[in-house]
Amino acid sequence: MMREIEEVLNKVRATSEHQPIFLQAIQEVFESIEPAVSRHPQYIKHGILERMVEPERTIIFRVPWVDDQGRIRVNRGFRIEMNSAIGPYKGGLRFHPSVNSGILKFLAFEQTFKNALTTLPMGGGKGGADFDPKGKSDLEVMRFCQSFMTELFRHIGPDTDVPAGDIGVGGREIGYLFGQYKRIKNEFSGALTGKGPNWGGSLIRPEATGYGAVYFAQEMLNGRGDSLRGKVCAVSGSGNVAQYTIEKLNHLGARPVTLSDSDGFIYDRDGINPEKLAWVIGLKEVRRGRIREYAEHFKAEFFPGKRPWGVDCDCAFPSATQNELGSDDARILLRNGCGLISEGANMPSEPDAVRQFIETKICYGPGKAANAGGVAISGLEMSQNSLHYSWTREEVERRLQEIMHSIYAAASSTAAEYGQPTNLVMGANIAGFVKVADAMIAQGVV
Ligand code: NDP
Ligand code: 2IT
Repeated sequence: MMREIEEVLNKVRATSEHQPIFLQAIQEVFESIEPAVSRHPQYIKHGILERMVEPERTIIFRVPWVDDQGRIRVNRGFRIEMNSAIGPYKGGLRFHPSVNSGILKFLAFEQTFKNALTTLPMGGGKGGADFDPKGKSDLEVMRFCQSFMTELFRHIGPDTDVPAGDIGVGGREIGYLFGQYKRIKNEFSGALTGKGPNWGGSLIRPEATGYGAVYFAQEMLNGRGDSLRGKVCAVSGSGNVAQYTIEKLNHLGARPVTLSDSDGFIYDRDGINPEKLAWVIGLKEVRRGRIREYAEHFKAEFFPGKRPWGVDCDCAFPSATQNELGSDDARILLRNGCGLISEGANMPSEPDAVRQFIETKICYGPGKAANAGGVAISGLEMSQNSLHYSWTREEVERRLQEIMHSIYAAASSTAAEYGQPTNLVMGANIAGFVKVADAMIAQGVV
């Protein structure tokens, strides 16, 4: 490793001692961009790496709210404004008890490169709270969202910072957050994406991340003269990304066979067909139940406390959370003949799993390329909002496909340029990095 890169990593090690996940994300990117940094000395000269690991601004705030029993509760809210070199800060909000600065800094760091790959002008950001929406009533969630926005509103705006959803933040939460933003600002503007289609949202935004991860898989397979037709697919998670991954897999003739949540996974050998998926969407988005109920309802198998990586599959779509696919999982997937991983989640594979996928040269689409469809359609929602206009489903889906194609093309041609044509980790990281780094150089020391 170059001395200059090692020095930046050492500084992060010393200052982010309690944020191992942030270090993991930086390490993965910096190791893979080394050939570009050594080929182009201007990045070191301009201090780009040191600047990229330091958020432009970090906002941490108290979120007090009142539960249904009349008790006062307090959570911690965050917004990490990571990098605005190529556009306003853009990235989701996560509501999950595990949320802390380290997790959000890793997500904001990844987001910066992902957004650069989308071809659209968006900087990187991420936020959220250590609030657990599980078991909360709609009114509790609403009060929480209103309190959260009562502080966040002063930091965001359609040309400043534009949050959206992530784990624990879907259409319901974006609605409550937007309502409060509009009321405080007395302004109907696109300061959030993921809105409902009849109040400023883009069609296809709910579907975009999952659809995009499947389109990315299709691009990788097409590159090798193969297709998704007939492929058995393991999917983890059962939230927004997993649901629309399953929908698009069905459209393209593949057979998705698993879903999971933090309690375990279900295995349905016959395939999770569109009727079963409709039931899952009702379970998760309306009744807010657990995936184990699928096994009871459809007579499928449920494996408590387990992840789906041990089932026989051709393709895997990790779509739940970070580090959900470890070294042993990767070994089992490869042994069972799995030849494609397309990451719907952010950094779901641990470093040693990534190493195995790269070394065996299977089709491996890292999250910041494969799941960029969601934020890409958020970018299109921003455009539609500023035009005071909306595009049709067909138009948006066509653009999504084009964007996923460009991301694949950029990642694979950059990987080839650096002599490792199948290494899309290297290709995506370098392509995203160069775009942000060149913009930072052009804008001076800021
Ligand atoms: P949802 O909240 O809709 O669903 C999350 C799913 O993952 C649930 O099934 C949840 O299970 C499971 N999950 C969450 N945390 C854990 C955990 N610690 N262990 C096991 N299972 C867990 O979120 P999304 O579908 O939106 O997000 C899923 C992933 O995709 C995340 O990594 C997110 O960052 C990423 N992503 C999302 C985008 C979007 O547009 N929404 C865009 C790009 C990436 P349970 O209910 O038990 O918690
Ligand atoms: O990780 C992600 O890309 C998201 N959660 C979506 C961000 C967005 O602004 O749509």
